[in-house]
Amino acid sequence: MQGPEEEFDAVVVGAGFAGLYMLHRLRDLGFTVRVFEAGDGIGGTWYWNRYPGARCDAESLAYSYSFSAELEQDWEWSERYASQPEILRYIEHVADRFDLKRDVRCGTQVTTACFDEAANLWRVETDRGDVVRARFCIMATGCLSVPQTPDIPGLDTFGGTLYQASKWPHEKVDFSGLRVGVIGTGSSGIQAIPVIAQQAQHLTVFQRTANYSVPAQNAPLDRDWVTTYKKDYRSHRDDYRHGRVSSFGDLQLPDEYRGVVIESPVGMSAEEIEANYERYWQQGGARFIGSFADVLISESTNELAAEFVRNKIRETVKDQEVAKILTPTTHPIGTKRICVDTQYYETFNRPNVTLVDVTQTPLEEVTATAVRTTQGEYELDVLVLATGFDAMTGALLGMDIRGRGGLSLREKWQAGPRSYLGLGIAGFPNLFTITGPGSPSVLSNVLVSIEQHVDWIADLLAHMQTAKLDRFEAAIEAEDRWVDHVNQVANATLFPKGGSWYLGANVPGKPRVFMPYAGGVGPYRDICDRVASKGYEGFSLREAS
Ligand code: NA7
Repeated sequence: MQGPEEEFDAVVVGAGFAGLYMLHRLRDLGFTVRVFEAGDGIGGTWYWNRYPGARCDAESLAYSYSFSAELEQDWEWSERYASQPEILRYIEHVADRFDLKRDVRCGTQVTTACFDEAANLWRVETDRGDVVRARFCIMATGCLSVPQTPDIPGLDTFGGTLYQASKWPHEKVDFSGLRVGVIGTGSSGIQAIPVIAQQAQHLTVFQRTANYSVPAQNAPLDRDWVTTYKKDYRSHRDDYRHGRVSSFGDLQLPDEYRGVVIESPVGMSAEEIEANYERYWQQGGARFIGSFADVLISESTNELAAEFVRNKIRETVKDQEVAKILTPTTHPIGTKRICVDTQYYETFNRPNVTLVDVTQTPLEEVTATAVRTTQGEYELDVLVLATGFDAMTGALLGMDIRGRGGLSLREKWQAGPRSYLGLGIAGFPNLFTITGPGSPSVLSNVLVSIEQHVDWIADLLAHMQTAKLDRFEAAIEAEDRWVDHVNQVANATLFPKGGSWYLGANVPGKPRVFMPYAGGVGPYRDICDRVASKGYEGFSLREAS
């Protein structure tokens, strides 16, 4: 049933980190705003992904809003890498502190967004019958918000309990005494497996592609150290924003290593190279990929890093047959997102854990009581799917978005996403995508990228207010040039060899296009700032009549 039409200055889709900060900035501009959120609560990724062990892979003090100096001083993170419950508490705190919830409609999914060219308004409809018209439509729908369910015969006939990591129940799940199976060994599986193994009677892990994982070296944060760090918080934030240090955080590095980048191992002895990798391994986290600046560019450097991790796996896992299955050989390290774990490889030394290589012995079907591969049947009480997402485009293409002349985004992106700067799309005036395809997004600490996009959008909207402009749109030539540039940069790296969700390779039938911008947050920010300083070069702006 359709409700009465309401009109706002802007409609924002999604109330995760991006949507909430966008709302805050729009309020400052005096805009009226309606935010729609599919979840029954705010928080986006952190609302949905409640699986055991769910934790951020960027460091807490870096993976947090920087827009309020008071907020960042007041909030106390407890661990180096925050857990899902702590991050959700933080988001709730921010929403209450800035009184954001009153403009958010939760439990409401946007179904269509159509641009009415004559009225110069977006008309947005939801699954609950809302109809809203707004000058600006801002997609804050997240890069990893549409779960990918594998097409395994019989999955819907499973008689035990079936969980999806990214749609985890709110109540505590107790695995004690149960036979549990996990399909998927990406970041989610790698975080969940050690925790489930500690509880379950038996855990069977079904692995398709062995992944590289680096220890988080997570630990409680030392309060004195945090106090010292926070005295200089602004300059640390600036370092992340401009890519002077890894935006994932470099908080645990001794001062003499902060911002130090070794370009390449060429000219170093085997011992020096090993020592450098070991230093990054001991410091922990995704920053391992930055152990040399050319890890994602040079095949030989990449192979050295990969072999270092492979040796760690061989040293850690006692049964060498199991170690062999866990050892990644089919893709360069980092070309699928590097995983950050706590006791992942060690878990396979437990007597109650079995690893099944479903590349050698493919999954055939799920029955009422078991998972069956070509080699055997594994009786289970619980099956957990940690099988990933229709990343980056899934949420946008899940809606029917239509721009000028009824142009459908699904048609426009049939062969892969095309946008200018990952922010605007030719043919779709007054529509923004926060951390959209074509921007650094998932290759960065996404909060750094979210804030950069929101600030850039808010500045553009402020400019439009003062200059009395009522429409902006990416020019097709600028979009074409940007797409070419994104591809060129990706092709200069090893990323396209990864067969990853960055490329859409995990979704059958999805076009294989490398979606994020691999040029780094610093250079990307400079490009966006330059575009703005040249009067939003590459966008057409229309005077209000
Ligand atoms: P990922 O990284 O996409 O991992 C999904 C895993 O599921 C991966 O190991 C897949 O194997 C596996 N998978 C997917 N479909 C199947 C089927 N049909 N059979 C067997 N195995 C399958 O998703 P995550 O949720 O772990 O992480 C996503 C991001 O979320 C992460 O990077 C963080 O940023 C947060 P494959 O590698 O495709 O062979």
